[in-house]
Amino acid sequence: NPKDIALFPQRNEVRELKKISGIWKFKKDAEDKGVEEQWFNGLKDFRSIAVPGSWNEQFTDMKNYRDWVWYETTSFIPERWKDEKVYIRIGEASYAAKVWINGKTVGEHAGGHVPFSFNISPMLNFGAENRITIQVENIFEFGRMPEGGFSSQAIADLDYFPYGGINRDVYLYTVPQKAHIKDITVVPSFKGTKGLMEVIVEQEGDVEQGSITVSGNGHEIDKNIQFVDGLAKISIKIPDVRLWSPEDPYLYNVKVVLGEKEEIDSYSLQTGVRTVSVNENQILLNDKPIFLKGFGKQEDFPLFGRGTNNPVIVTDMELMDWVGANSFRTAYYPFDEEYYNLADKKGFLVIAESPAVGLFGLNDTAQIKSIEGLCNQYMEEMILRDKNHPSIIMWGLANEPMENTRRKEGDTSKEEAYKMFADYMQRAKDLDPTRLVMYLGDSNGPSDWYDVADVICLNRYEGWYKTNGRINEGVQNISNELDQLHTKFKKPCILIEFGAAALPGAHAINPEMFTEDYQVELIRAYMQMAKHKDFISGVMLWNFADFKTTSSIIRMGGYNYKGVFTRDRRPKAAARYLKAEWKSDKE
Ligand code: GCB
Repeated sequence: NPKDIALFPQRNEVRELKKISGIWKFKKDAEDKGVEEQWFNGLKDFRSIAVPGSWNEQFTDMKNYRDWVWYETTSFIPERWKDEKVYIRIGEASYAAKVWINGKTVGEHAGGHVPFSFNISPMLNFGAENRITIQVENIFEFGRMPEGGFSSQAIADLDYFPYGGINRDVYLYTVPQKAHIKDITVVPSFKGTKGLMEVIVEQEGDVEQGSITVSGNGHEIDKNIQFVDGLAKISIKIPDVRLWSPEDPYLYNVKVVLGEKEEIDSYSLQTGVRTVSVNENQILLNDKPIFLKGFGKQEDFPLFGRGTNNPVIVTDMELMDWVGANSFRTAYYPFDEEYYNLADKKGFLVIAESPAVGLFGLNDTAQIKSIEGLCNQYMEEMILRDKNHPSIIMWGLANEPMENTRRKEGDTSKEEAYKMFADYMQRAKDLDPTRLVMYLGDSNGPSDWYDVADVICLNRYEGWYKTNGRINEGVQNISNELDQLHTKFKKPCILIEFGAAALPGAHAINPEMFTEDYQVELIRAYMQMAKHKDFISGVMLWNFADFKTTSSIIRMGGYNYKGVFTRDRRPKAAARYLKAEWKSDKE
């Protein structure tokens, strides 16, 4: 059931939680013979791998490996878990995975960057060690998301490294047998000093009664809830509401209990009260204009690849504070939940993105059909998982949807592509009417699709790929384009990706491309231009840090050097330039 990923597992009076990440057994299966040879009954001749962590970084012979592998670990399951429903939750496995417990099939999942969860009670031995086996592959092919199969040489058709493996933590957890809370959606709003939370609770089971307690800012509000067909809805008024904002990222605690006299299940989450909206020129948070100063980020670091590592999450937000940034994008996929938890607490504004990157597939009818379902699935999983984070103000639903320029007369795929795309954007808005939606429009993509977005988000590399070496001419081009787009669509714009590669330590008297000086000059020119347009609601640099990508003649050593920090998080000259700009804005 996909809904099993809605709530991050937690430990309390009635729920148990055990993290089983660590060093696991691991084996390559390039010929895909493991299932036939029943490797799920115990791996032989294995090596060891860290979970979470990408295999590409951990093994010298697996840098570009994308085929099948096997993971195995064991975990003791106590006798007392017999009376509970036991689940396994895998934070993400790129790209597809199959799971066995004690040699018995549990289930499978396709799609990286999002968690998946299975009820494993029927396969467990209680009061004993249990064997957990996960088969993973990261094959890149047509009809997957992100899409593959467009170029035969590169190992990926996108500009980040397609790391494989179990890249996030794995948990075992329990929920009560009788009934449990499956999903909680909190929709906040306010009027003057009165806050409102519309809360929807979904349970698995048929308990009729429950309660909700909202506490914070010196108030505790208790309400009983009544379930009809497993659902309960209630509006909770919050007096003297303390709104969530970057200046005051205040969080309320929302506790849901199932059961009247006896506590059958309970779940607590933290969320904030804030609203997001737009007018013709601005993005508004709590009805006041905000300006996004920030970065596109990747989950990328030496040694773990895309594997979750909490010190990196903490350090990156610390560095973003240090330069005076207030926002970041999870380019181009949903990040580990800890990013959003910390952003909620620290007051960062987040554009949370789906894995629909490089939609080259909008070219013809067959391609549209092949990806439509996946676009929707991953968008829905992302919203399901992340909807209660006040830090997320906007969903990023696609990166660079492309048009087929070789269409013949009578080909209706252009209209079909637009329809698919518009339906997809609308579906996200229907699922979550409280946030904005956007996609990144490439200069080669369709320019008339912005009518389906709340904000016009441009990625432009004038002064770099185009008008290279001629920064002022390039910036003038974008300035003209922005004016035209704003006149046509009357929506706020974000310069959501721009930048120049800078090799750390490279300098020149006359700024030359690839020097730190050129990177500063280019960023300065874009930011100055943005200052003179009142419909620009943000500047987001590409990228926060240098990151690993696939080899090519424009990616020296396999890295994209557009970071303002190096891959190991040392500041380039551009970081100091931004600090001077953004910190002085604040003062
Ligand atoms: C882009 C892409 C991004 C690349 C960037 C670049 O337009 O959206 O994925 O990393 O350009 O650096 O080339």
